[in-house]
Amino acid sequence: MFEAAGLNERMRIAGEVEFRTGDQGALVAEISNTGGRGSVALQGAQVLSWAPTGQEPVIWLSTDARHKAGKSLRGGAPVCWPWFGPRPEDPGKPAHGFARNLDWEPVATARAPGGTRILMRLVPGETQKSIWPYAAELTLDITMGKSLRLELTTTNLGKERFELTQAVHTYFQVGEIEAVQVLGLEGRHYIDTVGINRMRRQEGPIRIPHEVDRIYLDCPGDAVIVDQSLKRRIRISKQGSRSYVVWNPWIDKSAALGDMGLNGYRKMICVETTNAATDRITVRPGGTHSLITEYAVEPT
Ligand code: TA6
Repeated sequence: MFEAAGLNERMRIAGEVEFRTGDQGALVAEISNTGGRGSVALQGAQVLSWAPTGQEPVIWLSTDARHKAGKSLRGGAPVCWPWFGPRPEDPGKPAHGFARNLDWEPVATARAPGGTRILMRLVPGETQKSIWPYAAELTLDITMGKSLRLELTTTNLGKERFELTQAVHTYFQVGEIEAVQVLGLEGRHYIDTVGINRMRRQEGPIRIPHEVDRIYLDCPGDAVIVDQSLKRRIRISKQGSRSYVVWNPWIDKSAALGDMGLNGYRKMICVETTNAATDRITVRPGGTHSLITEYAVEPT
C-alpha cells in the first residue's frame, strides 16, 4: 500500500524523519531529534521504540518481534480499537479490535515544540464494517521527543451513535520486574482477570510477583512506574480515560503466547491507558472522542 520512497518524497524531514523498512521488517517512520528517538510502524500506527536522549529505551519490544502483515508486533504501543479485549458481542472476533492489524496512512510530519510530530489515520473499510457496522475515522497524533505524547481520536462519520472500548496498550521496558512498583492506583477497585474475573481493591503500590492482568476502574489520574533497577520513574498522564490495565504475563502465559522472547516478561510491564470495562465511550453522529496519554521519565 505505501512505499518508503513515496513517503519520503512527501514527508521526510532531513535528520529527523525517515521512512524505511525497520529491523523487524515493518515499514516504519524513524524519528530522531535532540529530545529522543524512536520508530512508528505504519501497521497499526504502532510505536515500536522510544528512548529519550541519555535514557535506556522506555518502550519494550520483544526480541522475537518480526513483522507479519495483519498481526501486531509483540511490544511497543499497540492501539486496541474499536474494542478492548475479547469482543463482547462475538468472542470469536480478534481480541483488541482490528486497528492494530491494519496499515494506517501517514498524513503529516512536522517539527514540534515537544519533538517530532507524525499524524497517522485509519478509515475502516468494507471488510471492517462487516464486523463493526459504523462509519468512523481514527487518527493517532504522535509527538516524540524528551516525552512521548499519543492522542487517539475517533470521529463518528455516520448517522448512528456507537460505543467504544479502546486502549493504548503500551509495553514499558524495566530493568527487573520484581524491582518495580506502580504508584497512583492505591485504593482503586480493579477487575482481576487472572482465572475467573473478580473485583478487588488495590492495597498499596502494585507489585508484580506473578501473572497480573487487571482493569483498574475510576482512575483518571497519573500512574507512575517506579523502576529501582534502572533508577527511574516513568510518569503516565492522560485525558479522556478513567481506567488503566496493568498486565504482565509471567512465565506460563509467556510460554503460551510464544513471542515474548527468553524471559522477556522480566523486562516489561504493560500499563495501558484505556477506556475499558465500565469506562465505555459513546460517540454520537458527528462527534469525536480523544484518548490522550503522555509518558515522561523522571529520576527516582
Ligand atoms: O491488556 C492485557 C491483555 O488483554 C491480556 O489479557 C493479554 O491478552 C494481552 O492483552 C495481550 O493480548 P494480545 O492479543 O496482544 O496477545
